[in-house]
Amino acid sequence: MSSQTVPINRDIREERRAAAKRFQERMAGQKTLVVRLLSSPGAGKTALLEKTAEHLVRAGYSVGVLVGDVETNRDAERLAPYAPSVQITTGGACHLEMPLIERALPQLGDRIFDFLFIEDVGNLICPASHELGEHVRIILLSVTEGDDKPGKYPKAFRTSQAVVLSKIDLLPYVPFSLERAAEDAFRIQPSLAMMPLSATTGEGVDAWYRYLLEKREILVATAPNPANTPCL
Ligand SMILES: Nc1nc2c(ncn2[C@@H]2O[C@H](COP(=O)(O)OP(=O)(O)O)[C@@H](O)[C@H]2O)c(=O)[nH]1
Ligand SMILES: [Mg+2]
Repeated sequence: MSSQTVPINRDIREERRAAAKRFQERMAGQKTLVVRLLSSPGAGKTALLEKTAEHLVRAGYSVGVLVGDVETNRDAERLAPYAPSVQITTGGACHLEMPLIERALPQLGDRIFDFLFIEDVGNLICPASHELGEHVRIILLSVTEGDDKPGKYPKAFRTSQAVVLSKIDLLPYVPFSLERAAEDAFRIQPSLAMMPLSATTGEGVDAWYRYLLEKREILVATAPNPANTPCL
């Protein structure tokens, strides 16, 4: 079979990066902190978002959620009792991309949120290579996955600002060293914030809430001018 190369004379990755930057600036201009969660499937992204949305809404903040999966609306249905949530089903793609975010956002309505959470498709590889205009990228690593994972998936850790070590209520039952995981992650990205927590018991979640509120305070204090968007 012969193949043919068709030049389109456009750098699509560059266009996506520019779109992500514009989105990030627009969200900063309206004081919406965009927080994106990455992890392997089942690390506890949706469980943490359920708890987080409930807490932030109770504290008077407005919260919206965009959640990506290959198929089904299950996560958006789980999140709907706590905050407006829209499911993005990729139909096979292993990560979200900027055009999907731009199309889904209006489905959350006209409201300007204090926090917009984006749960990416469960996967430690492809999502790390795509920017979605987030101000903060968080990677979840659950204790059931093994403490050797940062070194195996370095890009996901290198491009994140914080690691949530999730499911710490299961530590007595699995061979996972918080110290080893932290050491591995810091070797890749020394500036990572590290937050061990359990969405099930609530242990450690206060530090996570404080982290989010501090990040939004910085955004509000430093980014009234869209041309001046900080990298948090
Ligand atoms: N023991 C325990 N289980 C958890 C915790 N967080 C999530 N889970 C469970 O882990 C499974 C996957 O969680 P989910 O939030 O769907 O993960 P996601 O695929 O990353 O969104 C579910 O059965 C959750 O109930 C936790 O902190 N502790
Ligand atoms: Mg989920």
